[in-house]
Amino acid sequence: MALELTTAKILLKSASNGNRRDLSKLLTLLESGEKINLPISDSASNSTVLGVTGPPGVGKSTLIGRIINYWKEMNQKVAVLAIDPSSPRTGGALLGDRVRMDSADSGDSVFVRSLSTRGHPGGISSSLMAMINALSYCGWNKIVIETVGSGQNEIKIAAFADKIILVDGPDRGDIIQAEKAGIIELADIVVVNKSDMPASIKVADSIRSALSLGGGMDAPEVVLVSAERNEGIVEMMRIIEDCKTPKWRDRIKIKERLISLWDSRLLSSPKINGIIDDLETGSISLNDALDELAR
Ligand SMILES: Nc1nc2c(ncn2[C@@H]2O[C@H](COP(=O)(O)OP(=O)(O)OP(=O)(O)O)[C@@H](O)[C@H]2O)c(=O)[nH]1
Ligand SMILES: [Mg+2]
Repeated sequence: MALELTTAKILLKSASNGNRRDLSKLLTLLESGEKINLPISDSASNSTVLGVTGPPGVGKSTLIGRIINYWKEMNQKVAVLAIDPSSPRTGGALLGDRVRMDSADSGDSVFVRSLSTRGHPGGISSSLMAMINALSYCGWNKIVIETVGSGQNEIKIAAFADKIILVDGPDRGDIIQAEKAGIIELADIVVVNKSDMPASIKVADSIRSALSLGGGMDAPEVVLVSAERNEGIVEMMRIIEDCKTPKWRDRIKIKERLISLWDSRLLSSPKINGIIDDLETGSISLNDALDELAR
């Protein structure tokens, strides 16, 4: 343990001096649950974390490629953590993501990393927070997190971002599901991608009317873009950068972070299996189980 901590510190120092290979190694350590106490640094609070979430295939990675370019032109350092949702996907899809995003002509100012949610019994949230902090410490001032889906888990991951883009496409209407799951409540902007396909205009209209029916004054703006054709990206970025997250939305995010870390702690407890055994045989009550886990 002590040895590992030292390793993490050495890697951190090297990564903050710009060594990408050591940054990768450091993230691997953190992903595996290693903890690291970051030295206090001004840079740590200077990063913006942008969550990009939405159903499979709507163009999140392509859009992130455009966002990378937008920020690169402003001399920002952009790191992307792309989270692979679940077990059955092959490495091919991950690699595909990486290639698409890397086509944003990476260079020294872009770092892309795919993460698997596999092997994280308590979810990826707790190590994600550590990775975000480490990237921030190392001077990556724009951090993008890509998550797929429209369920509860994605909300939790998205809650680690300062600003959240919810992406939809022309052929899905998954936004309704997203609404049910509460993601739309968290979104700072809803982006309907593939505006080059006529159906996306209808989708954007129906989302707008659903949001206005909801009656929220702070309903997120709905914008149409074509990531592929690079249309509408600058406008989208201006809206994201200028929008102020309402206080109530911040509270939801904080609550989601809390729940997420709570779950994570509970599920990664070494006692969990024994306690489930005891619950199964009826030798303890649920309340006793929780007390035992919390101890
Ligand atoms: N017509 C059109 N196709 C697009 C656009 N943006 C992305 N695509 C295509 O949509 C497909 C999926 O794009 P991705 O960027 O991988 O989508 P994703 O949401 O990251 O996908 P997952 O990570 O698998 O959920 C690819 O074939 C893209 O070329 C667009 O603006 N217009
Ligand atoms: Mg993707």
